[in-house]
Amino acid sequence: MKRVLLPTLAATALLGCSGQAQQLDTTQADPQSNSDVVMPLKTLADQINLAIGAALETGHLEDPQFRETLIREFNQITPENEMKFGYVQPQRGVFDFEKPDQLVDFAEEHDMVVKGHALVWHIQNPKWLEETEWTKDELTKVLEEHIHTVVGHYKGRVLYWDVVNEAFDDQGGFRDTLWYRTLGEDYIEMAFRFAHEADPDAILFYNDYSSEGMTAKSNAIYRHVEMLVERGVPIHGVGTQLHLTADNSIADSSIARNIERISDLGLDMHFTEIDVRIRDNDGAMGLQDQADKYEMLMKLAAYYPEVDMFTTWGIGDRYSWVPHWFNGYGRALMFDENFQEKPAYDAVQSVLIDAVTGNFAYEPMTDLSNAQRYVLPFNAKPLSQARLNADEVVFYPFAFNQLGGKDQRVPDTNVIDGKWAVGYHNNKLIGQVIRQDSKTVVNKSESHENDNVEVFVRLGEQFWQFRSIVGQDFAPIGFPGKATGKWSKDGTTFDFEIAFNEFEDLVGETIGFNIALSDNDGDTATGNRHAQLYPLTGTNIGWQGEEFGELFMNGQNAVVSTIPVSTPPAFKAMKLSAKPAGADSSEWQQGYRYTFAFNQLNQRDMTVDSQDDISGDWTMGHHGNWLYGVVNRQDDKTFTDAQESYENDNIEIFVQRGEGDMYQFRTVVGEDFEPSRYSGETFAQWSADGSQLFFGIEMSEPLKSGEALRWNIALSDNDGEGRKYQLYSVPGSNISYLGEELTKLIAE
Ligand code: 9MR
Repeated sequence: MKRVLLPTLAATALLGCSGQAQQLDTTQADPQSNSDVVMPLKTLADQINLAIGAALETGHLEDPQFRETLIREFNQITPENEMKFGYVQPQRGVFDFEKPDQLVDFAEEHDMVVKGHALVWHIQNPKWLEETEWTKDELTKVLEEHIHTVVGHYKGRVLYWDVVNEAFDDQGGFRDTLWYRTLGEDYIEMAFRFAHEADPDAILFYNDYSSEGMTAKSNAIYRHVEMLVERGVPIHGVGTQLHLTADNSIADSSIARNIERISDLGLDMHFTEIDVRIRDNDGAMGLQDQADKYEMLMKLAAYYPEVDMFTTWGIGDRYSWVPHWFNGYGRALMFDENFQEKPAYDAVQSVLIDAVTGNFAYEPMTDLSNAQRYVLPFNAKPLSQARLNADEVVFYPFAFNQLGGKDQRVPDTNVIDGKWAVGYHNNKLIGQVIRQDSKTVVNKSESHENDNVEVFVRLGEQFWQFRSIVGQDFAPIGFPGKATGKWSKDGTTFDFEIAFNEFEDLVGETIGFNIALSDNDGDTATGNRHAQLYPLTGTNIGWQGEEFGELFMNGQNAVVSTIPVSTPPAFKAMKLSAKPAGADSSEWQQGYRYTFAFNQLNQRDMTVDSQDDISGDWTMGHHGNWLYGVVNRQDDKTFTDAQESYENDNIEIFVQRGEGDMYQFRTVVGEDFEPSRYSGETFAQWSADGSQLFFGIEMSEPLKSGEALRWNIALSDNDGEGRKYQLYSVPGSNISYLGEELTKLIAE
């Protein structure tokens, strides 16, 4: 739900003095300079009912610069360490509140609200707690005594508490902690109940990191918190820490979706430990990326009334935890080492000014995973200018050769390779194709047999096909608008624009769409093209108006069409005459071969840098009660030493039949499928060199001809420095493991 901004008293009083109201509402007199200055963050944030805070230690208050900045800019504090278990109960039954008391006194003196942090955690616990073998009853008692004493001590003075901190691991399981090992998951519920008993007016939060957007962890938190709410457990909100990195892309749409689902439970969301670290050797660009992240977070906070606390993990870079923990990173806060304001501060301030003055036009982007489709629409984002800016769009691969019949694999990237992106500006689609070709052929009399790019657009019942031969503009067609295309001299980049006369702005439109890259190397028997590459599988009948995908013009206020405007073709599983002997069984030659092409780990560029890194294809078939498959995989380096199995080179298969559950099967290269709760039999057999996988999944009954499974398959690649690719055959945001964004596999 959107934050409704009520005019403040000051603004109301000044209404009518046109022009003046806005200015006076965001500035205040500065006694030092005797002139008006822009209001500090807290004064602005106050006007939209947002608390803006910082984490701190008592020692920091002795630094005059820290103290002054804190008092001037912030109205909320969180003790960074001094309320943690090890600090307040260093010996069993011996409580030391000296330092946190100082912080709470300070807060009261300066009209600041306090968030207590953190009652239950797995880090910074005292030795006596860590080193005892507790029984369930004893540890319950310890938990109860601790929470009752600490929350009781601050009853009426500390309004908010982080009751449980970081109880889930990154995969969405319960973190293996001393609490969990002895008490099981119930410790979470108990902690909230104890806190509520000690201070029924306290506002109680669950807090975690890597949980801001739609992740495995945030999903687990959501499910658990939903269960707590259903059981009437006194929990009032979820905090997401937001220890971010300046150059990582995290979409506001993903955070927005998470905020919305938490708020649908009737809970608030706090941004609890914000910092955005920059690589040491990143200069001005790093500061700008950082400012962009802070700006996005403040926009979300200003937009959603459920986000009523915005806390940074420190004030300035002088005392930040970041450089001590992340080698090569630092400068994560809004103020620098000397408490000077950074671009991030200005960005946050200007969002607040917009919000206070009624100039706040922001709406989060639409999360396409909401779309209930089996191939997501391609995401066209608004461009800030009428030209393509690579930072503002998503690049997609040309993934399937639709001239290949059943064999849809793309040729060797040394022969032809390409990617494409589309954005929009007002009523213009603005797109780009980047192409590397070993040989450019443009002398064929049949225009479509030349090296070219084709763009397919459908609006309602009408469709148009725009073709541009390499080096030439679009050929004229009866399109009621202007369409132009321009090639770079070397034929590697094609920039195009298609203006839609009947629209003023394309924002929010979902249109039928496809795009194709043709390659002729003059080496086929017929002299015709050997490849026409599309981002979707199909039979190359786009020119007949068929097999379109969708393009969604994402942007403010945009909502993707609830009914798909075009339905792209599904993937197919061949009917096998018998159980194949293995991956080499000749019958596979008759199957459909699909490429792994979309890197869902990179939401800005879903293409693979080079086929030499990783490439692969898959074929599915069915016989009797079994679903069989073959995967071919070429990888320059097989890595299977990561601790987390999903981080290893692996194949994941996602299958859901009818109304049944979705099952995920993972096979790390060289190994059988990992155990899962699936009741049927399965096998995964790898060739010795890891280049081929043959697998089978037993179904409870045979697949019927024409039956569609909800399906996905992914190829992960890690070369030893973290997973770089998880390649699927469709675009998406890598949440198939949640049963979302599944595509379709049809049994022949
Ligand atoms: O910033 C805190 C740092 O000073 C401590 O050494 C560290 C101990 O693990 O905890 C830091 O704060 C953490 C917070 O309590 C919970 N979320 C993650 C924070 C950063 O590690």
